Amino acid sequence: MPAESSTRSSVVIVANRLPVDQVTDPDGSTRWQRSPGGLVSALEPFMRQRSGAWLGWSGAAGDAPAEFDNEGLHLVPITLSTEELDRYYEGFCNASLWPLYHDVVQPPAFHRSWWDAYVTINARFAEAASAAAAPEATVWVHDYQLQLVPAMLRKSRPDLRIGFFLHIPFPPMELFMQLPWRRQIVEGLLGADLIGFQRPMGAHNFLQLTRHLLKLRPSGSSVDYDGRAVRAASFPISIDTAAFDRLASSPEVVERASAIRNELGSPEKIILGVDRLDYTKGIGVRLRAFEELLQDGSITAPETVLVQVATPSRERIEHYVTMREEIERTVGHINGDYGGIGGPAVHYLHQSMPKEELAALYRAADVMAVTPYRDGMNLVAKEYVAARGDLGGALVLSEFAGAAAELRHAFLVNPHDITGVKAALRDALAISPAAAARRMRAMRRTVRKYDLDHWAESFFAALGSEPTS
Ligand code: ADQ
Repeated sequence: MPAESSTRSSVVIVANRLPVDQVTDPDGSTRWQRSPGGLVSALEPFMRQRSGAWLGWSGAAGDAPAEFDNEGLHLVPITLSTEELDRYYEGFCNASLWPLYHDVVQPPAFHRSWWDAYVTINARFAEAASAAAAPEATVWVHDYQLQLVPAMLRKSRPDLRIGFFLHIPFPPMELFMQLPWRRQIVEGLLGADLIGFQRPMGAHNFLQLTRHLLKLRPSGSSVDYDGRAVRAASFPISIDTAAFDRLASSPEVVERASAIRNELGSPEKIILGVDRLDYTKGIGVRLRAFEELLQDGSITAPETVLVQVATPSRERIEHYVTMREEIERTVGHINGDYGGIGGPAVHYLHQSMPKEELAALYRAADVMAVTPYRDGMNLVAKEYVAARGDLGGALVLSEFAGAAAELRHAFLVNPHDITGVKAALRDALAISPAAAARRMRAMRRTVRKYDLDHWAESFFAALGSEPTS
């Protein structure tokens, strides 16, 4: 049994990142600040009721700071050295697993030294989780960075209830079989009692693999393994819809939305894209469709503009560097051909922005373009819908985003079909306010009902560990 942590918790979240960032104040002092939104707020009720702990990397390479408490949460930082970050995080996680799990949109690279680092780091997280968990505690492990943790943890702590949730797609068997360490990953996940996926297809793919690789006999949504029943099912993640709706309807945001319109030169129509700058997100698809619409005269600039906000991401990985160059070249191209002085056709922002500004952009956009080649869920699509309390705007959404299963009233597109994307953009730009409101109302019903709380509650309920009060 590993050394006990100073505090032992009955709910432990294990994720690659802690839900806090270290910030430096003007006087040079440092403090921890909660990362905005996301998982932590959804999990908060469960964590508070059960003196919860959260394990993850702090965001800085080198020796981790000691564990500490922050706003009622016990935080356990995990150490990652620069070399480990290179091999485990940028290497195996983001250059092997990420492309493999996203339909090999880019070819994955497999290196044994990356895999060895992945095993070492997963063992480090498992050991820390084992030390932090109280007897019979519930441990919820998150995402593709930590797929070996469930089995490692089960070995040292068979008393625990272990859940795992994969935020990205789980690929079909034909693709997964490329992975040299495919068996180890499947066995790693099978250490959990419940494995959650964004879509039923992910659960299906996983269960099929247990049959193919391990000769198990899955039945329904369960498979017996090692004398236990392991369940694989879908739990589509969502957002804090009510909070986002409130933010986007606040007078400040509504006012900012009209100021943005003015700053853009009061165009008739605004198309918006908001993504992490990632090759899975299909930013190039959108640019190409927009350019062709300008080319064939379906639209003109600056009457119609495209605003593309791209958050900097994984900037040390080669595929990301070349993709950024390509996108920026295309933006320059389009603006060179179709922009005017002081009036570009594409407004491109390579930056992160506060939620208020994002909400104002959503509110200002006539058409939101979400065109990933493959995406676990895509929260931007749900945020856009939550932001449109005015029932305005139209969503163009890739069929290959998890969100498409719920947002059936979007203009659904195949991002590989540029003609189809163009047609959807044209239709979305031309939709009447009444028809747009009908679609938006239906989508808003869905995101209000299936929000982030619903997601967290249904996962904990399925894991058999609802909070006691
Ligand atoms: P991501 O690939 O990061 O998440 P997504 O679900 O779209 O993708 O979430 C992005 C988040 O970042 C949104 O909340 C959005 O508001 C925010 N964001 C984007 N651009 C921003 C900017 N410029 N400034 C500030 N914020 C910005 C992974 C999976 C997804 C899955 C989520 C959650 O790839 O498929 O939906 O996890 O499980």
